Amino acid sequence: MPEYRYLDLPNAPIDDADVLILPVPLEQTVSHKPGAGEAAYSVLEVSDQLEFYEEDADWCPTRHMKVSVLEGFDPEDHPTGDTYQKRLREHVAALPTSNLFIAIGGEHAITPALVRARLPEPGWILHIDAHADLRREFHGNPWSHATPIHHLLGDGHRVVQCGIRSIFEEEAKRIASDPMITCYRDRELQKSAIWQRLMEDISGFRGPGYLTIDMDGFDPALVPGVGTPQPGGLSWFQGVDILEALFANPHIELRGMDVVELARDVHQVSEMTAAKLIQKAMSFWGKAQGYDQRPETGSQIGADYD
Ligand SMILES: [Mn+2]
Repeated sequence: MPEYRYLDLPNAPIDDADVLILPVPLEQTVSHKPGAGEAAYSVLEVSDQLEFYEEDADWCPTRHMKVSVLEGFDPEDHPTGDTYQKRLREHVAALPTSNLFIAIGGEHAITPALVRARLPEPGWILHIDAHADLRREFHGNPWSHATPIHHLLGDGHRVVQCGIRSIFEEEAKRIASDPMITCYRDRELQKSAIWQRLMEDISGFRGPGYLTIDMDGFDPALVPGVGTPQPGGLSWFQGVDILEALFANPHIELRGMDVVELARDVHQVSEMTAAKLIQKAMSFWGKAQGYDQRPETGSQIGADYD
């Protein structure tokens, strides 16, 4: 297994890292287009095309922050179902916690284990997706890419979904009746009053929470490389605005995030969009934590670049 890097920067020692990136190349329950496993690494490969300077927050996050890409979680004995969930949860729960934790999937089925590891108590979940992911099981499997949000609701979290546009009938009933879910469909987010309501929901988050981004939440014209594409979706700028609103909320404690469900894209625009979205999250989170006021001892210091 080669060593992977983010922005082609040297990996900091794990205990020193301000940002931990864990590839989780799970590909077991894909129902349409394959490639979720490989995508965890191709996002890192294309990230060397990004500039260190992040234009929205106007700084170089990695001048002040240390990044470490961990070895991917891909056990040789290929556990499935409950065993996979338990092993992934234990693996992530053993990692240092005072950092921004970012998992790159892999299928969306990885999310319940990641949330259980980083957010064992009830909190808020911000969920970007085309699909509601509320099925109890899919093709007989309770740990499918179509079920993660069902598990999170079962753990007592409050879920705000956005970009949703593909819903199973039972899911629509649950969304209508369960006060722990707020679902913003992509089309209604085109109306400024509804968009404003989403922004207010996000600024109302308090305490610990988790961000899960299924890349099919975006317009497939922007992100064609996903396992189960759907027309419509969020624009790039809506996505950035959602991240900005989240990190502008001083009352949250983000325990972790994931970016999931990518598949191969011959143009690599999908991977690049994911790589840049991760950089935005790192940048906005870092500024919110005051890293821009800290010494310049980040990963890019001393690295050879021009
Ligand atoms: Mn989805």
